[in-house]
Amino acid sequence: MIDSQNKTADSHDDKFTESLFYPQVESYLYLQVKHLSDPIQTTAKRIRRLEVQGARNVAIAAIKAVQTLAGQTEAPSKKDFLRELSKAKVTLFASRATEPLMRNALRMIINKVEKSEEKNVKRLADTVSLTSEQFLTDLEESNRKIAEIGARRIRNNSAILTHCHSSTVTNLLRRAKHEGKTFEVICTETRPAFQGQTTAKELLELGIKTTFIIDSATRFFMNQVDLVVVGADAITSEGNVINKVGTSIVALAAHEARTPFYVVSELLKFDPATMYGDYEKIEERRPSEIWKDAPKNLVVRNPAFDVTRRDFIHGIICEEGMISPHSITEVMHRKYPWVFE
Ligand code: RUB
Repeated sequence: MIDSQNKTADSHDDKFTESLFYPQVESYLYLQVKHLSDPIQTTAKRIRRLEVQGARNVAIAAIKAVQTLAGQTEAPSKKDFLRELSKAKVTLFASRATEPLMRNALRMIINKVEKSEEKNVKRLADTVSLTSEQFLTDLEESNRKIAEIGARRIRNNSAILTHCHSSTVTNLLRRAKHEGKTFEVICTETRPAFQGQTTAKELLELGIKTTFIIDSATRFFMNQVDLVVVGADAITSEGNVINKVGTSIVALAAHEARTPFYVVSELLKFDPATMYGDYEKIEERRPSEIWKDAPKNLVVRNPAFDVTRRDFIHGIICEEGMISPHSITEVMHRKYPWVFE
Protein backbone atom coordinates (compact mmCIF):
# COMPACT_ATOMS: atom_id res chain seq x y z
CA MET A 1 0.00 0.00 0.00
CA ILE A 2 1.30 3.45 -0.77
CA ASP A 3 1.44 5.55 2.32
CA SER A 4 4.22 7.96 1.64
CA GLN A 5 5.49 10.27 -1.00
CA ASN A 6 8.90 10.38 -2.58
CA LYS A 7 9.99 6.87 -1.70
CA THR A 8 13.50 6.09 -2.80
CA ALA A 9 15.18 3.08 -4.25
CA ASP A 10 16.36 2.04 -0.79
CA SER A 11 12.88 0.90 0.17
CA HIS A 12 12.77 -1.62 -2.68
CA ASP A 13 14.95 -4.35 -4.00
CA ASP A 14 14.64 -2.95 -7.50
CA LYS A 15 17.13 -0.42 -8.76
CA PHE A 16 15.10 2.65 -9.51
CA THR A 17 14.00 5.95 -8.14
CA GLU A 18 10.49 7.18 -8.23
CA SER A 19 8.31 9.91 -6.96
CA LEU A 20 4.71 9.23 -6.16
CA PHE A 21 2.33 12.12 -6.26
CA TYR A 22 -0.45 10.68 -4.24
CA PRO A 23 -4.03 11.28 -5.46
CA GLN A 24 -5.43 12.87 -2.32
CA VAL A 25 -3.76 16.06 -3.52
CA GLU A 26 -4.44 16.12 -7.24
CA SER A 27 -6.36 12.85 -7.68
CA TYR A 28 -3.56 11.76 -9.92
CA LEU A 29 -0.80 9.30 -9.37
CA TYR A 30 2.36 10.48 -10.99
CA LEU A 31 4.84 7.73 -11.31
CA GLN A 32 8.24 8.83 -12.50
CA VAL A 33 10.59 6.04 -13.24
CA LYS A 34 14.29 6.56 -13.97
CA HIS A 35 16.90 4.05 -15.03
CA LEU A 36 14.37 1.30 -14.69
CA SER A 37 15.89 -1.99 -15.77
CA ASP A 38 12.57 -3.76 -16.14
CA PRO A 39 9.65 -1.41 -15.72
CA ILE A 40 7.09 -4.14 -16.27
CA GLN A 41 8.36 -6.66 -13.71
CA THR A 42 8.97 -3.91 -11.18
CA THR A 43 5.51 -2.41 -11.59
CA ALA A 44 3.82 -5.81 -11.56
CA LYS A 45 5.61 -6.64 -8.33
CA ARG A 46 4.55 -3.37 -6.71
CA ILE A 47 0.95 -3.95 -7.77
CA ARG A 48 0.96 -7.52 -6.41
CA ARG A 49 2.34 -6.30 -3.08
CA LEU A 50 -0.37 -3.58 -2.85
CA GLU A 51 2.31 -0.89 -2.89
CA VAL A 52 0.15 0.50 -5.67
CA GLN A 53 -3.46 0.06 -4.62
CA GLY A 54 -6.91 0.87 -6.00
CA ALA A 55 -8.08 0.18 -9.54
CA ARG A 56 -7.31 3.62 -10.86
CA ASN A 57 -3.79 3.79 -9.44
CA VAL A 58 -3.11 0.26 -10.66
CA ALA A 59 -4.19 1.20 -14.20
CA ILE A 60 -2.12 4.41 -14.14
CA ALA A 61 0.98 2.58 -12.91
CA ALA A 62 0.56 -0.12 -15.59
CA ILE A 63 0.13 2.47 -18.35
CA LYS A 64 3.22 4.34 -17.16
CA ALA A 65 5.20 1.09 -17.13
CA VAL A 66 4.23 0.31 -20.73
CA GLN A 67 5.10 3.87 -21.70
CA THR A 68 8.54 3.45 -20.10
CA LEU A 69 9.00 0.13 -21.85
CA ALA A 70 8.19 1.76 -25.19
CA GLY A 71 10.68 4.56 -24.45
CA GLN A 72 13.42 2.02 -23.76
CA THR A 73 12.66 -0.51 -26.47
CA GLU A 74 15.44 -1.83 -28.66
CA ALA A 75 13.13 -4.10 -30.64
CA PRO A 76 14.48 -4.42 -34.18
CA SER A 77 11.06 -4.73 -35.83
CA LYS A 78 7.40 -4.01 -35.33
CA LYS A 79 6.81 -7.72 -34.81
CA ASP A 80 9.36 -7.83 -31.99
CA PHE A 81 7.98 -4.66 -30.44
CA LEU A 82 4.48 -6.16 -30.45
CA ARG A 83 5.85 -9.33 -28.85
CA GLU A 84 7.43 -7.19 -26.10
CA LEU A 85 4.15 -5.34 -25.52
CA SER A 86 2.19 -8.55 -25.46
CA LYS A 87 4.54 -10.05 -22.86
CA ALA A 88 4.21 -6.89 -20.77
CA LYS A 89 0.43 -7.11 -21.01
CA VAL A 90 0.38 -10.72 -19.78
CA THR A 91 2.65 -9.87 -16.82
CA LEU A 92 0.66 -6.80 -15.81
CA PHE A 93 -2.72 -8.50 -16.23
CA ALA A 94 -1.52 -11.31 -13.95
CA SER A 95 -0.44 -8.85 -11.24
CA ARG A 96 -4.06 -8.42 -10.13
CA ALA A 97 -6.90 -10.43 -11.59
CA THR A 98 -9.84 -8.12 -10.98
CA GLU A 99 -8.74 -4.95 -12.78
CA PRO A 100 -10.61 -4.34 -16.07
CA LEU A 101 -9.61 -0.65 -16.15
CA MET A 102 -5.99 -1.71 -16.50
CA ARG A 103 -6.94 -4.34 -19.08
CA ASN A 104 -9.08 -1.96 -21.14
CA ALA A 105 -6.32 0.65 -21.09
CA LEU A 106 -3.49 -1.66 -22.13
CA ARG A 107 -5.57 -3.36 -24.82
CA MET A 108 -6.49 0.00 -26.27
CA ILE A 109 -2.89 1.23 -26.29
CA ILE A 110 -1.48 -1.97 -27.81
CA ASN A 111 -4.31 -2.11 -30.38
CA LYS A 112 -3.17 1.26 -31.69
CA VAL A 113 0.23 -0.25 -32.49
CA GLU A 114 -1.28 -3.40 -33.99
CA LYS A 115 -3.57 -1.41 -36.26
CA SER A 116 -0.95 1.11 -37.30
CA GLU A 117 0.46 0.97 -40.85
CA GLU A 118 3.74 2.28 -39.44
CA LYS A 119 6.74 -0.05 -39.46
CA ASN A 120 9.29 2.18 -37.74
CA VAL A 121 9.68 1.05 -34.11
CA LYS A 122 10.67 4.50 -32.83
CA ARG A 123 7.49 6.02 -34.27
CA LEU A 124 5.40 3.12 -32.95
CA ALA A 125 6.89 3.76 -29.50
CA ASP A 126 5.80 7.39 -29.88
CA THR A 127 2.29 6.11 -30.63
CA VAL A 128 2.33 4.17 -27.35
CA SER A 129 3.48 7.25 -25.50
CA LEU A 130 0.90 9.61 -27.03
CA THR A 131 -1.98 7.14 -26.67
CA SER A 132 -1.01 6.57 -23.03
CA GLU A 133 -0.90 10.29 -22.33
CA GLN A 134 -4.30 10.75 -23.95
CA PHE A 135 -5.75 7.88 -21.93
CA LEU A 136 -4.42 9.37 -18.69
CA THR A 137 -5.76 12.81 -19.57
CA ASP A 138 -9.20 11.35 -20.32
CA LEU A 139 -9.11 9.35 -17.08
CA GLU A 140 -8.33 12.51 -15.15
CA GLU A 141 -11.19 14.34 -16.84
CA SER A 142 -13.58 11.46 -16.00
CA ASN A 143 -12.46 11.65 -12.40
CA ARG A 144 -13.10 15.40 -12.33
CA LYS A 145 -16.62 14.94 -13.77
CA ILE A 146 -17.42 12.14 -11.30
CA ALA A 147 -16.39 14.37 -8.42
CA GLU A 148 -18.45 17.25 -9.76
CA ILE A 149 -21.57 15.10 -10.15
CA GLY A 150 -21.10 13.12 -6.96
CA ALA A 151 -20.44 16.17 -4.79
CA ARG A 152 -23.99 17.36 -5.56
CA ARG A 153 -25.31 14.36 -3.65
CA ILE A 154 -23.58 15.51 -0.50
CA ARG A 155 -25.79 17.73 1.60
CA ASN A 156 -24.67 20.08 4.31
CA ASN A 157 -24.46 18.46 7.73
CA SER A 158 -24.67 14.96 6.30
CA ALA A 159 -22.72 11.83 7.12
CA ILE A 160 -21.26 9.48 4.54
CA LEU A 161 -19.97 5.97 5.00
CA THR A 162 -17.27 4.51 2.81
CA HIS A 163 -15.41 1.21 2.65
CA CYS A 164 -11.78 0.57 1.72
CA HIS A 165 -9.71 3.19 -0.10
CA SER A 166 -10.89 4.55 -3.40
CA SER A 167 -9.08 7.53 -4.92
CA THR A 168 -12.32 8.33 -6.77
CA VAL A 169 -14.27 8.52 -3.51
CA THR A 170 -11.60 10.70 -1.90
CA ASN A 171 -11.64 13.02 -4.89
CA LEU A 172 -15.41 13.38 -4.70
CA LEU A 173 -15.28 14.17 -0.97
CA ARG A 174 -12.46 16.60 -1.57
CA ARG A 175 -14.54 18.38 -4.18
CA ALA A 176 -17.54 18.60 -1.82
CA LYS A 177 -15.27 19.97 0.90
CA HIS A 178 -13.81 22.58 -1.47
CA GLU A 179 -17.34 23.61 -2.39
CA GLY A 180 -17.74 24.55 1.25
CA LYS A 181 -20.00 21.70 2.31
CA THR A 182 -19.99 20.56 5.91
CA PHE A 183 -20.15 16.81 6.32
CA GLU A 184 -18.48 13.95 8.08
CA VAL A 185 -17.31 10.54 7.00
CA ILE A 186 -17.28 7.15 8.64
CA CYS A 187 -14.73 4.81 7.13
CA THR A 188 -14.22 1.13 7.74
CA GLU A 189 -10.75 -0.18 8.54
CA THR A 190 -11.04 -2.77 5.72
CA ARG A 191 -9.31 -5.88 6.89
CA PRO A 192 -6.94 -7.52 6.15
CA ALA A 193 -4.83 -4.84 4.45
CA PHE A 194 -6.35 -1.83 6.30
CA GLN A 195 -6.87 0.39 3.27
CA GLY A 196 -9.34 2.31 5.46
CA GLN A 197 -6.33 3.83 7.22
CA THR A 198 -5.28 5.43 3.96
CA THR A 199 -8.78 6.81 3.50
CA ALA A 200 -8.88 8.14 7.06
CA LYS A 201 -5.49 9.86 6.70
CA GLU A 202 -6.45 11.46 3.41
CA LEU A 203 -9.78 12.73 4.76
CA LEU A 204 -8.14 14.16 7.87
CA GLU A 205 -5.62 15.95 5.65
CA LEU A 206 -8.55 17.46 3.81
CA GLY A 207 -9.96 18.70 7.09
CA ILE A 208 -12.98 16.37 6.98
CA LYS A 209 -14.29 15.06 10.28
CA THR A 210 -13.62 11.33 10.09
CA THR A 211 -14.60 8.38 12.25
CA PHE A 212 -12.79 5.08 11.88
CA ILE A 213 -14.67 1.84 12.62
CA ILE A 214 -14.04 -1.87 12.39
CA ASP A 215 -15.73 -3.54 9.43
CA SER A 216 -18.19 -5.44 11.54
CA ALA A 217 -19.48 -2.20 13.13
CA THR A 218 -20.90 -1.12 9.77
CA ARG A 219 -24.50 -2.03 10.61
CA PHE A 220 -24.18 -0.33 14.00
CA PHE A 221 -23.48 3.00 12.26
CA MET A 222 -25.63 2.58 9.18
CA ASN A 223 -28.63 4.43 10.63
CA GLN A 224 -26.40 7.38 11.45
CA VAL A 225 -25.32 8.03 7.87
CA ASP A 226 -27.20 9.62 4.98
CA LEU A 227 -25.51 7.73 2.21
CA VAL A 228 -22.85 5.24 1.35
CA VAL A 229 -20.27 5.90 -1.36
CA VAL A 230 -17.81 3.25 -2.52
CA GLY A 231 -15.47 2.78 -5.46
CA ALA A 232 -15.37 -0.07 -7.94
CA ASP A 233 -12.85 -2.44 -9.40
CA ALA A 234 -15.11 -3.94 -12.02
CA ILE A 235 -18.62 -3.51 -13.40
CA THR A 236 -20.22 -6.46 -15.15
CA SER A 237 -22.56 -6.36 -18.14
CA GLU A 238 -25.47 -7.07 -15.77
CA GLY A 239 -24.62 -3.95 -13.76
CA ASN A 240 -23.22 -5.77 -10.75
CA VAL A 241 -20.23 -4.12 -9.12
CA ILE A 242 -17.08 -5.76 -7.84
CA ASN A 243 -15.23 -3.88 -5.14
CA LYS A 244 -13.17 -4.60 -2.02
CA VAL A 245 -14.40 -7.63 -0.09
CA GLY A 246 -17.06 -6.56 2.37
CA THR A 247 -18.66 -4.05 0.00
CA SER A 248 -21.60 -6.37 -0.60
CA ILE A 249 -22.21 -6.62 3.16
CA VAL A 250 -22.11 -2.83 3.42
CA ALA A 251 -24.65 -2.71 0.57
CA LEU A 252 -26.90 -5.23 2.30
CA ALA A 253 -26.75 -3.26 5.52
CA ALA A 254 -27.51 -0.04 3.61
CA HIS A 255 -30.45 -1.72 1.89
CA GLU A 256 -31.88 -2.96 5.16
CA ALA A 257 -31.45 0.50 6.74
CA ARG A 258 -32.84 2.22 3.62
CA THR A 259 -29.64 4.19 3.22
CA PRO A 260 -28.82 5.10 -0.41
CA PHE A 261 -25.78 3.21 -1.70
CA TYR A 262 -23.76 4.75 -4.55
CA VAL A 263 -20.83 3.48 -6.55
CA VAL A 264 -18.41 6.00 -8.03
CA SER A 265 -16.54 4.66 -11.00
CA GLU A 266 -15.06 5.48 -14.36
CA LEU A 267 -17.04 3.63 -17.02
CA LEU A 268 -13.87 1.93 -18.21
CA LYS A 269 -14.00 -0.35 -15.17
CA PHE A 270 -16.65 -2.17 -17.17
CA ASP A 271 -15.44 -5.64 -18.12
CA PRO A 272 -16.47 -6.43 -21.71
CA ALA A 273 -15.70 -10.15 -21.22
CA THR A 274 -18.72 -10.43 -18.91
CA MET A 275 -20.88 -9.44 -21.89
CA TYR A 276 -19.91 -12.71 -23.55
CA GLY A 277 -20.61 -14.90 -20.53
CA ASP A 278 -17.34 -14.79 -18.64
CA TYR A 279 -17.45 -14.30 -14.89
CA GLU A 280 -15.28 -11.56 -13.45
CA LYS A 281 -12.41 -13.35 -11.79
CA ILE A 282 -12.15 -12.59 -8.06
CA GLU A 283 -8.58 -12.35 -6.89
CA GLU A 284 -7.78 -14.53 -3.91
CA ARG A 285 -4.78 -13.45 -1.90
CA ARG A 286 -2.39 -15.23 0.47
CA PRO A 287 -3.98 -16.59 3.68
CA SER A 288 -1.03 -15.18 5.64
CA GLU A 289 -2.41 -11.68 5.02
CA ILE A 290 -5.20 -12.65 7.41
CA TRP A 291 -3.35 -14.79 9.93
CA LYS A 292 0.43 -15.09 9.78
CA ASP A 293 0.89 -18.11 12.02
CA ALA A 294 -2.44 -19.81 11.52
CA PRO A 295 -2.70 -23.34 12.96
CA LYS A 296 -1.71 -26.08 10.59
CA ASN A 297 -4.63 -27.64 8.68
CA LEU A 298 -6.80 -24.58 9.20
CA VAL A 299 -8.37 -23.44 5.94
CA VAL A 300 -8.00 -19.66 5.63
CA ARG A 301 -9.59 -17.99 2.61
CA ASN A 302 -8.78 -14.46 1.51
CA PRO A 303 -10.80 -13.16 -1.44
CA ALA A 304 -9.86 -9.56 -2.21
CA PHE A 305 -13.19 -8.52 -3.69
CA ASP A 306 -16.86 -9.42 -3.72
CA VAL A 307 -19.87 -8.81 -5.93
CA THR A 308 -22.58 -6.31 -5.04
CA ARG A 309 -25.76 -7.02 -6.94
CA ARG A 310 -27.20 -4.16 -8.95
CA ASP A 311 -30.46 -4.31 -6.94
CA PHE A 312 -28.62 -2.81 -3.98
CA ILE A 313 -27.05 0.03 -5.94
CA HIS A 314 -28.98 3.31 -6.13
CA GLY A 315 -26.76 4.62 -8.87
CA ILE A 316 -23.38 4.46 -10.50
CA ILE A 317 -21.84 7.92 -10.55
CA CYS A 318 -19.66 7.97 -13.66
CA GLU A 319 -18.36 10.50 -16.20
CA GLU A 320 -21.68 10.28 -18.08
CA GLY A 321 -23.68 11.19 -14.98
CA MET A 322 -25.67 9.27 -12.43
CA ILE A 323 -26.71 6.10 -14.22
CA SER A 324 -28.69 3.04 -13.26
CA PRO A 325 -26.57 -0.13 -13.10
CA HIS A 326 -29.10 -1.65 -15.51
CA SER A 327 -28.05 0.75 -18.27
CA ILE A 328 -24.32 0.07 -18.13
CA THR A 329 -24.06 -1.92 -21.37
CA GLU A 330 -26.05 0.63 -23.32
CA VAL A 331 -23.97 3.51 -21.96
CA MET A 332 -20.75 1.64 -22.77
CA HIS A 333 -21.87 1.01 -26.35
CA ARG A 334 -22.55 4.70 -26.77
CA LYS A 335 -19.50 6.12 -25.00
CA TYR A 336 -16.75 3.51 -25.46
CA PRO A 337 -17.75 1.21 -28.37
CA TRP A 338 -14.09 0.19 -28.81
CA VAL A 339 -14.11 -1.91 -25.62
CA PHE A 340 -16.34 -4.45 -27.37
CA GLU A 341 -13.92 -4.89 -30.31
C1 RUB B 1 -9.27 -1.11 -3.60
C2 RUB B 1 -10.73 -1.00 -3.85
C3 RUB B 1 -11.22 0.32 -4.33
C4 RUB B 1 -11.34 0.26 -5.85
C5 RUB B 1 -11.61 1.63 -6.44
O1 RUB B 1 -8.86 -2.46 -3.37
O2 RUB B 1 -11.49 -1.95 -3.73
O3 RUB B 1 -12.47 0.61 -3.81
O4 RUB B 1 -10.16 -0.23 -6.41
O5 RUB B 1 -10.50 2.46 -6.22
P1 RUB B 1 -7.29 -2.76 -3.23
P2 RUB B 1 -10.25 3.70 -7.20
O6 RUB B 1 -6.80 -1.91 -2.11
O7 RUB B 1 -7.21 -4.21 -2.95
O8 RUB B 1 -6.65 -2.39 -4.53
O9 RUB B 1 -11.48 4.56 -7.09
O10 RUB B 1 -9.02 4.38 -6.64
O11 RUB B 1 -10.05 3.18 -8.56
